Amino acid sequence: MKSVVNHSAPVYRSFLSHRFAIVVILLTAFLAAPASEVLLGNQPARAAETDEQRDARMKWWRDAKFGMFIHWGLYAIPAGEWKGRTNHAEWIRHSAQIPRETYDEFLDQFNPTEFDADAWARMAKDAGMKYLVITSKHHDGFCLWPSDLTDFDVESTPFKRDILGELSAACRKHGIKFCLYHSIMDWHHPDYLPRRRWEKERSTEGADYDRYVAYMKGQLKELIERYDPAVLWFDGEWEGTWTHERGKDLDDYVRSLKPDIIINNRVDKGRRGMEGLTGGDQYRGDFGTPEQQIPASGLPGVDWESCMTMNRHWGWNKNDKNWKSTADLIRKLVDIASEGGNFLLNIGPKPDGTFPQPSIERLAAIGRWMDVNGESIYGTTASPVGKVPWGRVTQKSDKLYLHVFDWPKDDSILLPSVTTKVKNAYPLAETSKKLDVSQGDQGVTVSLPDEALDPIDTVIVLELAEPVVVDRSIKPQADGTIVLPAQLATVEGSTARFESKSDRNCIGFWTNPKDAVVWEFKVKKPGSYTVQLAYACEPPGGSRVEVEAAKQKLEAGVKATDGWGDFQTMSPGGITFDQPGTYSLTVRPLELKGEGVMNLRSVSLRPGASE
Ligand code: FHN
Repeated sequence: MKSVVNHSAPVYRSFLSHRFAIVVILLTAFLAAPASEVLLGNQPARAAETDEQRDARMKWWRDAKFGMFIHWGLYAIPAGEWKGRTNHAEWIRHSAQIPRETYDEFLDQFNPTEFDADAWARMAKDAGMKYLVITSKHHDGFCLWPSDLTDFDVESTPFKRDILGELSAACRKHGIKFCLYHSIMDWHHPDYLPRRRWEKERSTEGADYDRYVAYMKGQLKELIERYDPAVLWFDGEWEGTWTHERGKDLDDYVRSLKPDIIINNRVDKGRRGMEGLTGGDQYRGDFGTPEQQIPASGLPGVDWESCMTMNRHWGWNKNDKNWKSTADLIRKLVDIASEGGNFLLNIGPKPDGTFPQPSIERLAAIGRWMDVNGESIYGTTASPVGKVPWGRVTQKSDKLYLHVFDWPKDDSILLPSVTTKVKNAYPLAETSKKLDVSQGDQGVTVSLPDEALDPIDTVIVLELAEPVVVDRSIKPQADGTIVLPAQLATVEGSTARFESKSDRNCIGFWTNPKDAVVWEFKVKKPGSYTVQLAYACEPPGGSRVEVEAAKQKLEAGVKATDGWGDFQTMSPGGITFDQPGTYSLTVRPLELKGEGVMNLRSVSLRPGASE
């Protein structure tokens, strides 16, 4: 029988039982130690890890690429609704300002009789997911396992069963890595500070944050020893009471319990907001955690995982019908993989323990695509040539996987800048169908079948004669014209970026007049060249830009076209190159009018003086 540790007062009341006695002994041990030890723990500092050791520890995770996120708890019961508002979810205790005693009443209603851990693990596996991260405890403090350290857990509900125990066993049975999300922030525990700003009646008297940290560490010890999670996905690290020192201490503590565990960057304080990457080597965490977004370009040498909802909520919201399409979800997975990241896709189970039907349908459809194309995702690394207008590229040893989202009208695609000899080319879904390729200065051109094999993403395999070599330098075309394409530009700035969709294939989002676009290219034949910009601009237009190369500057006004997708040409004049050699050309705004400078698809340098 569980000891009832009464959380209602700001400090623990004494219900002397064996378990509570354990808690008292544990806490006394912690409290008796000098503050520095209690606060920072006397765990050994994390032993230095070599790059080879880290690569070995991270290998399964890097190869996995795709995992399931699950947000489940008491908040599934109200299903996003409270007093007429319907936009709540896992934050409902706070967003609806529900007093703790009222929220605790959900304990008696939590009875997910349809919960089937084997079905959950099988759906993850069938979707092609290699790991599963479930909320052991979200911000509301409710624990999905029978903890010895609190009565605010599943054992105090009519359901009583050890959800994490059943799910971890099912994951092991189906070959899925079992992982845990754990919130540092805890709106229930009397020692957690700060209180919610609206909780005026909840006294903070006697609250002891160090004692809360000891409680959290005690629970993490339970979780690691009982369920052996492969990843600890911390969250709720943003409040002022959680510090860099505590983050380092917790990271060391968890690793002392399970040295090969993988821990995200939210254990510490280095995460840069929802962009999710870590802002400095001094911070802990094995991977960055972009949330509801994908980094604009690959991040060589950085481990990161984008987490996303399938609709607009993490926890179950019965009114949220905004489900992302299967095509969108598959293309997000491919986009993320093409930039070297992992995709953690969320499910918010219902209070009866079942997955929402739209989630089940999407998981199954993604699984069908992965059955055919998983080879182009698992174990791959980022595209060697960045984004391409017709889709994405992933690579694995001597193979490149060309993910064709937009089937070209002329039945061919150019893979720019790759100079390595192609031995073989074929659709991954039909390996016997050999495709013709031609190779030249601009890269590899692949002739495609008339019709796409998969409207969402047809994967073409290029088998290379040796590891891929990329030469992004821009060389003149046969007629001497030098074309500077958007996908080979370098953006100097924070907002402008390459938009790969085939109807754009341009530098877009150019809303910051400080952003500039630069190309480096070779001139073989000196002389005068006429400069031509291929651009689009939503009315009213009116910005002014400067084109600079070989110490010459041209100015041009940006006239509106019919819209951001209506590309026209303009010529600001000519530039003379006295010598053959390598030059750079910069397009920089002089004046921004309207929302954006322009969408710039390319700059061409045509031999011959400007008229
Ligand atoms: O506040 C949480 C939120 O409820 C959800 O768990 C997401 C998932 O990454 N993390 C926090 C918001 O960044």
